[in-house]
Parts: sequence; C-alpha cells; structure tokens
Amino acid sequence: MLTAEDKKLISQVWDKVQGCQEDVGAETLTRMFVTYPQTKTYFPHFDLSPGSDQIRGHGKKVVAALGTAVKSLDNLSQALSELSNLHAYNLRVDPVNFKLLAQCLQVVLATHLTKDYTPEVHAAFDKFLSAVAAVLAVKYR
Ligand code: HNI
Repeated sequence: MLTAEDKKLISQVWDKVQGCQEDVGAETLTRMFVTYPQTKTYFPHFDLSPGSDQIRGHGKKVVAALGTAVKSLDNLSQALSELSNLHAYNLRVDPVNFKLLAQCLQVVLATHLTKDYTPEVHAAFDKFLSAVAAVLAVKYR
C-alpha cells in the first residue's frame, strides 16, 4: 500500500527524470539485458546491442507507461489494464522478469539522482514498481 508520503516522493522523483526519460529507459533495458541475459529471450526480433535504436525506442515506451502509472497512483489497475492484457495474453512474460526490470530501473535512477535517491525514495519506488508488476501479472491467475 502506497502511503501519501510514498506518493509524494514517487511524483517528485518522476519530475526529476523529465527530460532524460529516453536515456533512463534505454539504460534500464541495457542493464537488464546485460545483467540478466535470460530476459533477452523475449526480444529475439530486437538489436540488443547496448543503446541500440530499438532499445531506445522501447525504453521510451516503457518509461512513458510508467509515467502514466505515476499519474494514476490511486488507480493503477485501470491505468495499466491494456498493458496487463498484452503482457499476460500476448507476450506471456514470466512475472519474475518484472522484478529484474524493477531492480535495473532502481539502479539507473540512483545513478541519475545520486544523493536525491534517498533510502525513503528507494523504498517508495520499490513499492511502486512492485504494485506495477502486480498489475501487469494479475491476468496470469
Ligand atoms: Ni513490456 C512491450 C511496458 C516489463 C517484455 N512493454 C511493452 C510496451 C510497453 C511495456 C509500454 C509497448 C506496448 C505497445 O507497443 O503497445 N513492460 C512495460 C512496463 C514493464 C514492462 C511498464 C514493467 C515495469 N516487458 C517487461 C518485462 C519484459 C517485457 C520485464 C520481459 C523481460 N514488453 C516486453 C516485450 C514487448 C513489450 C517483448 C513487445 C516489444 C515489441 O515492440 O515487440
């Protein structure tokens, strides 16, 4: 459950990454593919060299979707409902991978925000990304 304070921190952090969202997305995916190579199996049709155009394009989409989620913190299931269908029914992404992506995004945010990525921000973001992952995985049941 996100507290009012969590929600405030999440929105503030998101404002700080406005303007470098494509970089954040591409760095997150690049980290995920290098660190957890098993995640590459979902992207056989992509050029997965670090920072490729496809990684940048996809990174931008993922970050934009998270931006929508940040604006809908009280109603994540509705905001992500189509993406939830897509990941469960079409893409069939194993939910363990959502945690791997979340981990990589946290590292990228920390490298961009340095001291502003406080333990409280980290904790709030961790809760937020777990909630997003739960919504993306709910249709598997
Ligand atoms: Ni995901 C497509 C958002 C986690 C594999 N994914 C998308 C799209 C968005 C998106 C947005 C584009 C939809 C469209 O084109 O209509 N993905 C998200 C979000 C998360 C996430 C917000 C978690 C926070 N996706 C993952 C994970 C994997 C994943 C963990 C696998 C490791 N996603 C995919 C694949 C596609 C995809 C594969 C299709 C890519 C393509 O363009 O072919």
